[in-house]
Amino acid sequence: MTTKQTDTELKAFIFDVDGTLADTERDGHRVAFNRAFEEYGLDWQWSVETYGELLAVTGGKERMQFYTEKFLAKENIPDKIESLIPELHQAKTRHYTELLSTGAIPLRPGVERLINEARQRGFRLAIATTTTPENVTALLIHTLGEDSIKWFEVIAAGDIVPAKKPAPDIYDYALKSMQLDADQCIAFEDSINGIKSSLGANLNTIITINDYTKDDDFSNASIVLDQMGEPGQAFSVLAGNADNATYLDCDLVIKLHQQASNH
Ligand code: XBP
Ligand code: MG
Repeated sequence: MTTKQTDTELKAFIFDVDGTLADTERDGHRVAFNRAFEEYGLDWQWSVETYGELLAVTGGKERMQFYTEKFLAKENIPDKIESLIPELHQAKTRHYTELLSTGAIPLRPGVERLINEARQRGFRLAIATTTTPENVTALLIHTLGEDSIKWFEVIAAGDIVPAKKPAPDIYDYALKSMQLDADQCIAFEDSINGIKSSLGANLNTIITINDYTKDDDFSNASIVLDQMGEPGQAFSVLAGNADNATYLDCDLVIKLHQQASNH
């Protein structure tokens, strides 16, 4: 009797966006929410600290809903909040994409280099994020250029699936669109909600932390790094084994995928 061989050769890289490709939350999304609140005459200014608590909930509309329920007294919740939140969210998306168009938010170290190497080596690329699709395209256009949108064969984003991260649905959607199995792909994430989602879809996951996520539980990640690093700008390995590498390149990604798949 022959045993069925499964193909676990790495074929595709699936990237989260916020916090992974760029540090968008504190100086991007948070600022855009506050501008939208101001535009609508609301006094809901979200501080850096408060925003850290609000990040427990993914999705901008969901986050505003959570804020009204947990941070506002009942009498301070505006009338018709159900229709106000989608309006506020549209304004927030406008402010956010305007902010990106000024070049305010760069990619994190190593991201552009890794994406370029992955393309040269024939890896397939995808995105799986809870943020609004316009936000993803704005970030890509203003950092990697207009053409870069086509480099990603799937941009799974926002309300395309009803259950946002930490549910695995957005990764499942990306895998299904690419017609790949989870063990042929690797995910890049930065947060607890992100890794719950990617692990829920059975994806090996590489973590680069940021200020908001440095204390999250990443015990099931393939590796935890402070950044992807560059030649001459070494990463710090916070958990896992980088095999003496000082920055994340495709060879290290392949090694991490193989190690995790053999477990
Ligand atoms: C990103 C998010 C998003 C953004 C806001 O999480 O939580 O909600 O903060 O985007 P992840 P929208 O990196 O895990 O995908 O306002 O467009 O929803
Ligand atoms: Mg993220």
